[in-house]
Amino acid sequence: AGTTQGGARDAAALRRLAVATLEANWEHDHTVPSRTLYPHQWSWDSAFIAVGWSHVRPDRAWRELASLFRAQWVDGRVPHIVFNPALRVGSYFPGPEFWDSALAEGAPAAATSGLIQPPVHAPAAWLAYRRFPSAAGRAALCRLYPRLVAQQRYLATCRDVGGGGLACVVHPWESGLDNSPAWDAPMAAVPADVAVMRAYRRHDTAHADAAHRPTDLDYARYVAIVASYRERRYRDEDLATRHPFLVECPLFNAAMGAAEHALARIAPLAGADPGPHRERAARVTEALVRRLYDPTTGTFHPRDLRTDRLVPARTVLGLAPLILPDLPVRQVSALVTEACSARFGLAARMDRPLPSHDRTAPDFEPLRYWRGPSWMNINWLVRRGLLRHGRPDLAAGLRDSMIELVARSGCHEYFHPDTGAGLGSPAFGWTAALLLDVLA
Ligand code: 9YW
Repeated sequence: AGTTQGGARDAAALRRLAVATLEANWEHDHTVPSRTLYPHQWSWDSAFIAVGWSHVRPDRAWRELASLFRAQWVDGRVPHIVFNPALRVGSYFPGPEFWDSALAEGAPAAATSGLIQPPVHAPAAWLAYRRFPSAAGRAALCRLYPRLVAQQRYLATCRDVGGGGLACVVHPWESGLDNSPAWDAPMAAVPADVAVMRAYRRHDTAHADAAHRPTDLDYARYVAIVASYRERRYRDEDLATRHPFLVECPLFNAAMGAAEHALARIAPLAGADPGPHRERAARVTEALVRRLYDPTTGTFHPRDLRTDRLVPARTVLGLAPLILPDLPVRQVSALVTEACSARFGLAARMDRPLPSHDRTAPDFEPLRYWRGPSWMNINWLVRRGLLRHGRPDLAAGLRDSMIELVARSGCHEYFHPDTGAGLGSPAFGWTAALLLDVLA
């Protein structure tokens, strides 16, 4: 699956490229995000990737999700990384020896991380089933249902540290947008020593340009936050008093609400009552608007639970609540205005998809990971939200710009938000998977 710079490709050729990328990243029961940078199984990647597989190999969509949920902890958390035991030590940092998940009560047999990622799995499973509603698919979906419910229960109980009906993330890695400017303020309060990082060897900078990745200071703090959680064996009871990073993220909570909507659709197939899912979905949307919407900016912001303040940065995370079908009209129209502003550049005809951060902000960095570059998964989520809220014109603009991006640069991990040049891994799982979905 090579990439040709500059040459436009037709839809059939793009589909072949996407399928070849997924095939090359398939590893016995899951798909790696990238053979070089991320050779294990990642949680939210697997959800996006399952949507892609449902277009070409539905059996793999179900195997992908089933293998991830086999590593679910007894408390319901779905780990953000499931390690492949066949890989040599040192193929990823931080690896299994760093996480030491075996020390936690209720951890699975497989080595995993102790963190989670945005719960986008229930909507992904529902989409995969709808795409190909076979008897085998239905059986797989019904087996998944109680596990998806347990995942939501974990978030709504153990992670409602703020007590306001939302789940908090305890590490920037849990947001999926590791070094987003949204985390700068809460991260600044985390004590960290860059010298500590010298004891470790970063693996990412051997495979990607260091200038396109988080900094060593970021990594020192990432490691310090994990150390604090691991020290208490990844227990959540005393997070409020002892943990250095506690944030309610708009994307994470929008995913949690969207998951309840999806579970309400799945429940009847599994012989369960959809009512409680609808009630929980409504409560999440209400809490999101109450706790994370700022009427003066007209967008959603993360809430730092350690200061009980909204983080001022206007990142693409703020647009994610569009995925909620019951988002009130006032917030929908505010988010469409925000998305169509010079900050993000959404339009019915647009050259490039949305960047990950406000283009007009002084700390916008077009090359550095989640601080500016465009990512397919975020654009895919926003596009679904626009379709949901009756904006097919804008959704089409976004779709065309996503296809154009990959047609020019290949299935990269992320892209320069102005030139569209491919950045990070050149053969990235969710880029391929979501391309297949938007081409369908
Ligand atoms: C890392 C695998 C993961 C994604 C995250 C992304 C990155 C891991 O890669 O995190 O080492 O930086 O930020 O969203 O799931 O693709």
